[in-house]
Amino acid sequence: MKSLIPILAGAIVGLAHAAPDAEKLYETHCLSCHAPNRLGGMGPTLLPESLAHLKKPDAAKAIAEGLPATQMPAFKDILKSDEIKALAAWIYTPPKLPPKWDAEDIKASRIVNADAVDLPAKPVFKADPMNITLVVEHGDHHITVLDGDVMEPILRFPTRYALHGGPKFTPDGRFVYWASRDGWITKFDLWNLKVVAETRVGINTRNVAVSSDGRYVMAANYLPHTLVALDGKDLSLVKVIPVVGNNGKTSRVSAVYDARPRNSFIAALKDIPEVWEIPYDGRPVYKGLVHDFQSKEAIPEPGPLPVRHIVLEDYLDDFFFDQNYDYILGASRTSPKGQVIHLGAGRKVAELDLAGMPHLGSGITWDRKDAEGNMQRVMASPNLKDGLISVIDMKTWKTIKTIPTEGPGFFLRSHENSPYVWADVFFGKNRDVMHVIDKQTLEIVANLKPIPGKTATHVEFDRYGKYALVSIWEMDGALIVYDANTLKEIKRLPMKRPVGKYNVWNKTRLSEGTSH
Ligand code: DHE
Repeated sequence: MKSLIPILAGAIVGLAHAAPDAEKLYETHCLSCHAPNRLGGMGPTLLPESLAHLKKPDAAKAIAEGLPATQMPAFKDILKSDEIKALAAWIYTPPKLPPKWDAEDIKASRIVNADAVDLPAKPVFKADPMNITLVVEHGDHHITVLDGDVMEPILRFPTRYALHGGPKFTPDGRFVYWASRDGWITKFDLWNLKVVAETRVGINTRNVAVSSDGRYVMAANYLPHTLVALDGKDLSLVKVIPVVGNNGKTSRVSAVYDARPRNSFIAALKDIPEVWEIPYDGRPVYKGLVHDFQSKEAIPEPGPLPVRHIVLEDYLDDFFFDQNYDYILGASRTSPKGQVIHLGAGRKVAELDLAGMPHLGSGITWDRKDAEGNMQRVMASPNLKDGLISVIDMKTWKTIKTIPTEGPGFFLRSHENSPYVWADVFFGKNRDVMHVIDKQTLEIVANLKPIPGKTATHVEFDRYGKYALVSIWEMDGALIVYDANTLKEIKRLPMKRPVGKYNVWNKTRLSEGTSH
């Protein structure tokens, strides 16, 4: 006879404490906002990939206490603490059904604002439309539209959850597009201060790029493994490009950029050793050819937005372009050396000597005089792991200086009219420090500490390089406006965890001191 003890013990444990059924709890309390399969709806996506930036205890806290200034209510009076814990753990587990977001989902998601059709091509405000700066506030998911001459807000409005990557402007500065990590692409009419349209292109999205003719908006996805091209006019779907390498493997897309002088998009791929170039001016791409040169025998890739696979020796998922978009400078994943890729030739032409974990995507370039008095173009990159900034000569590709900093940094910024580079110390105990570096001597000339103990990050200039705006990346944070020459504080504007700031002139004119 089998022993009854384990069965009885199980029953007693069961009576004392049945483990909460997290899936059932999700269906009852969360599904209406976060959607079936946790794909996100009014509330954000709750899949492991989407939650990479949220610590589990913070997820439990958000369920218990809700999130201020959002629709997320507090559940601590409705759910027991072990139920909250179980739910918070469960959302980090992979879903039963593999998440899907295909062309039909993309088309069905599109929302067009009837109030924003055929509006006058004239700003509704008096401010210089080319000196507007957008501030993305992560604390409560808002954007502030700032008049860059007087540094006063014109408008503040709610956005989708967790925008990431830079908003991208049309060349005239009228329209701007941005992406949320949940896959929503928004088109905004900056002159009429209205959302024009929104389309959801994926489940976990990285960023967006706009073709220099304004015709296409290209979005980069982690999930699914796709690039999605939308029509710049109304965000209708043009093409879903499945990301499959020459080796047959699929890949997440780290980011996509507009290489304006080449009339093409360039995509950085996370899981395959390739970089993709996607011309948008109708020129053909020939199957199997890795360089720009055409061949009579080669067969062109069919359809619009063909893909040129540039096959590399190593992965290249975080990189920087020179100002002409002839070269890509990228960190290698498997070697301490970085790689310099010539885009036309489609191959590596040099190696870079880089320490730690350079964040080349945040690099900037400028001209300086070398020891012999000759002009030299340099590129500088912050480092996500070590307290240093690497400065590279863009002719010889040699590291000419490693500037020690008070900790690893995330963003670097300058402006053509400014003698200084501003470098944050994003990680570690000195994250309240902002270094100011002389572009000629490559020496730190000032260490600003806007608010002791509070993270100071990401600088953007106004169009003239007169003011430098620093983010205090805290829930009750601020935007601090400095005189970019005297380094004196001019004013502070309260903001909710402001991170990125984007000036229309600097972005549309490809200022060498900022990202594009
Ligand atoms: Fe970003 C831009 C990648 C984490 C804030 N970030 C970018 C771009 C890339 C990138 C490739 C360029 C896109 C573009 O130009 O449109 N970021 C990554 C990462 O791989 C990383 C380290 C981890 C991740 O999972 O994404 C990462 N990024 C962050 C953050 O934690 C930050 C600070 C807050 C957040 O948004 O989650 C952050 N990233 C930003 C900002 C930009 C950005 C503000 C735009 C900078 C600009 O001035 O153009």
